[in-house]
Amino acid sequence: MSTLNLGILAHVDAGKTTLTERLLYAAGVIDEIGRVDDGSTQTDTLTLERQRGITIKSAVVSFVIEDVAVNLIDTPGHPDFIAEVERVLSVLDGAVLVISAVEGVQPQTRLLMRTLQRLRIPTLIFVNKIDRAGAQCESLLQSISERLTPAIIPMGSASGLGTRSPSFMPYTAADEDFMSGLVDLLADHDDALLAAYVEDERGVSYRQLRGKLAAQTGHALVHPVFFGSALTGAGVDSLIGGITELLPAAEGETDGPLSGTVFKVERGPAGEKIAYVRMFSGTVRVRDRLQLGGEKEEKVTAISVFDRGSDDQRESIAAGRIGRLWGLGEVRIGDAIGEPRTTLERHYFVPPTLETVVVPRHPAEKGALYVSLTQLAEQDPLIDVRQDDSRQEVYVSLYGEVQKEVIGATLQNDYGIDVEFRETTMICVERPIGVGEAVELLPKARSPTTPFLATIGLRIEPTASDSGVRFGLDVKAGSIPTHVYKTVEAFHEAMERTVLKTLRQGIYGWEVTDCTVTMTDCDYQAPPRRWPGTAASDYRLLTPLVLMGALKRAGTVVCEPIHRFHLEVPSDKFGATVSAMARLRAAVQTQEMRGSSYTLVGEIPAARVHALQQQLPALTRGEGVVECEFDSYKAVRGKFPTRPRTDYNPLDRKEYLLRVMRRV
Ligand SMILES: Nc1nc2c(ncn2[C@@H]2O[C@H](COP(=O)(O)OP(=O)(O)OP(=O)(O)O)[C@@H](O)[C@H]2O)c(=O)[nH]1
Ligand SMILES: [Mg+2]
Repeated sequence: MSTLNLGILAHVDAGKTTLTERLLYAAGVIDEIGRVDDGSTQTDTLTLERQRGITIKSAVVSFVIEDVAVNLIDTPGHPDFIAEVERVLSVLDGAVLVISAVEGVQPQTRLLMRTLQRLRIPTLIFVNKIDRAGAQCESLLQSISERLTPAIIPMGSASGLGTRSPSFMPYTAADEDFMSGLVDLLADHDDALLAAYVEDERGVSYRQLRGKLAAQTGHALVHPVFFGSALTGAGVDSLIGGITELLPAAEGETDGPLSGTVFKVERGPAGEKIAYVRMFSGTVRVRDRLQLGGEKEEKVTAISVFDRGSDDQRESIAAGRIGRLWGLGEVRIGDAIGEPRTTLERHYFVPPTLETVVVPRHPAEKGALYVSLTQLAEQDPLIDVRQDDSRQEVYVSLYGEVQKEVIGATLQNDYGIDVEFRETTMICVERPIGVGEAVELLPKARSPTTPFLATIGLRIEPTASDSGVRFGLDVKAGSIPTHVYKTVEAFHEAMERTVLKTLRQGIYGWEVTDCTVTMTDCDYQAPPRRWPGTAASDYRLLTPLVLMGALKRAGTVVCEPIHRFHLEVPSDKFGATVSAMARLRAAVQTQEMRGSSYTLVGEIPAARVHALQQQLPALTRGEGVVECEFDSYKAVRGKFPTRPRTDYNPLDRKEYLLRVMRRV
């Protein structure tokens, strides 16, 4: 039996969880179909999910259809929880992108499809909710083709749209339009097929065409489209047929080299960590010792594998499977088991651009709050908890207001801590604006003003937007302290780690990005020639001082996250909307009148998006529609905002030395 790890993705409320329920029912795993609105589904199991009727965390369920063991991952659609989707993408063999037949292609649909295509994940499209009034079919295909991808092929036709008993009829070889559409689509990537078909239409059998369709779908070149209703079950059998026929099963040698990815971490009833893994190659067994992201090896104490509707305790988990591992106390989301899978990108979506301070209502719970948030951050690394040293305030990063409410409710329900949030502010970045260099020389002996036994010279230079940070060595091999670091690579790695950590807080306290840091000078002293020898801590502690010196000379500009908006308003509300937008620091770049409404396109600071969404209904009698999407970081005009530091400020040499020396 083959295995297929399948993700269900969509804009919020398109019907992913309902479809999951329908698939479990069709596979005979459940006898009764749960309803999101009653809080009775298999995958929305958290109290908060049931109360709110939305999915917050990805959940795995498994079933068997037509000899394929499917592990299905139901993901959240709300943009505040995009991080959950991101982590799942790296473990999928295929995906179903759900689109509501009434709402059509929505902002999140576009973002998800773009990402699925970039990662070359084989994807079927399921147009859901054809039972609802206003359901579209032909015009939706047009819109999918224009806004998502032209490489689509409808696999059948829907009828009874907007009624309680709609249906979906799959096309067959007898449907001429379907056949010619299929050949046209497949021939785009298959010259031989085109030639054969031109020569003799009947020379290519329908079976061969279906085989080619599966192959091209498997390479994410084309996307078959199904229609149906998760609620009534219409079209679901055809979709199941498509999933087993057209999506490629998991591959991987069970006795190959060990390779897997941790995509979810949760805590069990006794507080123990449980890691969800997808194995790509090799086999992990109970009592195996694994070294993941942490320093030490840890023993796997138990394994469960998702299989045919349940997850059962097993002795091992092999390539292709999804399961859970116990015993790994240090495990974090994203950790690789064995050989990491090489992906060029670490983040598929933009990291959170907002943050807020979390304050316990009872000041005595400050410590407990920090510990609980750190635990939540294990399950969601993008929460990124920071505690500022001086005021002892705890910051969390956010995608939006719903996520804030969910964090608040989770702290209350799971940890019994009642919290308030300060106003949401944006997370800026700093970009160097010039080249800066600094050097500190190896002193004759340690002294309170020159306590580090090392020479470090660093240069920082700005690079293009979105290029991130790069680090390189430009020093002679002989100047590297090989009595501390065994190889040049080890030294490079240690220096890079310290440089990246230091750059998390620039001159104004924001993360520094889009630059290259080069080590230009390096020296050390080593026994037996000179005593004492330079230690790793000399490099670790001196680097921040030198780097910030160089950064100060380079100078930085603070840049804020900017979203691109697409806003439709009724024409009589145009004036009021434009003035409101100006108050929100939005810049309208184009405006166009279409019928009785205006379409405005432009830029707005991320920090104002929520206010815009709140004000819009009142401004436009509830008729305004806005779509926002992160665009870029742009220089803040006027005074730069600052962010409190969480480290020993290396910008202040005296203070830094004092505090570091006291700690060492
Ligand atoms: N009429 C109709 N309603 C549907 C259908 N599928 C889902 N719904 C309803 O749409 C709402 C959202 O459904 P969900 O299954 O929670 O959607 P989701 O995509 O999982 O939502 P999130 O996980 O929160 O992004 C619920 O009220 C469902 O009952 C359908 O085929 N027809
Ligand atoms: Mg859901």
